Amino acid sequence: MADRRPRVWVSQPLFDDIVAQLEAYFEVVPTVEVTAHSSADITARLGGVDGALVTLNESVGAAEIAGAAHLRAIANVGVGYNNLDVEALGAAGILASNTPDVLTETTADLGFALLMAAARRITESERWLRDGQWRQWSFTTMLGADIHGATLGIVGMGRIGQAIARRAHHGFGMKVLYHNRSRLPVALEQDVGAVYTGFEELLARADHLLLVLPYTPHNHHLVDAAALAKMKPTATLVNIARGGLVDELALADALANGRLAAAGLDVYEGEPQVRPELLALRNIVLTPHIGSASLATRRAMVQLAVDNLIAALGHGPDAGHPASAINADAVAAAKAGGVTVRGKKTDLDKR
Ligand code: 8YV
Repeated sequence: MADRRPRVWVSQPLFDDIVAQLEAYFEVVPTVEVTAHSSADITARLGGVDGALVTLNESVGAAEIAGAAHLRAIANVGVGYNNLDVEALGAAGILASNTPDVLTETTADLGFALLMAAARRITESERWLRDGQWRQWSFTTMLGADIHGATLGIVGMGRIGQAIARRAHHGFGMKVLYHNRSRLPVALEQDVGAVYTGFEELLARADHLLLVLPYTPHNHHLVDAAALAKMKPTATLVNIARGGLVDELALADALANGRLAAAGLDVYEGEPQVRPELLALRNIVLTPHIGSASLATRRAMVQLAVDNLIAALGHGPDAGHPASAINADAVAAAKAGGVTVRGKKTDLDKR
């Protein structure tokens, strides 16, 4: 291939001063306005670049990389990467990365904020006050559920789940139960103050249930009508992970019919659309996917993604080894095997 400056696509406007660091190594193809990229658009963009910085709004799978002859790296600005077909990327020798750790505490804060707002009816109370209804006050107005001393169930005990458990146990004196694919080491369980239980038991015992697990096709609608029926009618459900984990219609039905007391959602199945059935409810707190949205954390996420992209494309202090690669093994295997890349057999090291 003739010598040319590698090109990278940045799929959304992020923080210009951080993204500018890419210019030291690459020709940057920016996106100057927030854009809902179609699959065809993403395919066209990826077709002309060596790397890309993408957000959760851009899905990248086999179709989008089919014509991307030079693409070697995708840096996702987000810890969850269900927008990426990691298998297809790995098989094509494209190194994918995400942004863990830097958003852990901020996202845990939001989880707790949603829990407290939902259980203590904060947004509902505010709406009631603003609507001039305070004159109707009685001693039993806006009774909610306690957080302190209650039993918190956490589904998904990764970094964010653990950060929530610490807040709950050490800060609020809660009894913390958790369910996870695998049990944590005992020392870590003790540190975060959490006790492992089966999923069914967690549903039945939790006064408040928080979902913090990665979304995969296998756990689609993990919380469906049957799961909701096992929860206490006084319980709160909070989802800060991915919308697909919850059957939203079943949730709306349970909330509308007194089978669940309250809910807090930061994520939805059809983002940025929110179902009218959810919008119509008074006992649900709805935020627009702001889990990681503090200024410091969003900047840290973009910085990590930029560093990942520079390293994945073979530059900078970590050249070849981005700090948070997702599919390094698959890419190495693909390189060793001389992968079939986007239709033609290629030696990746020579690209
Ligand atoms: C998003 C998130 O990245 O990191 C994740 O997985 O869900 C969030 O931090 C952020 O909302 C930008 O889309």
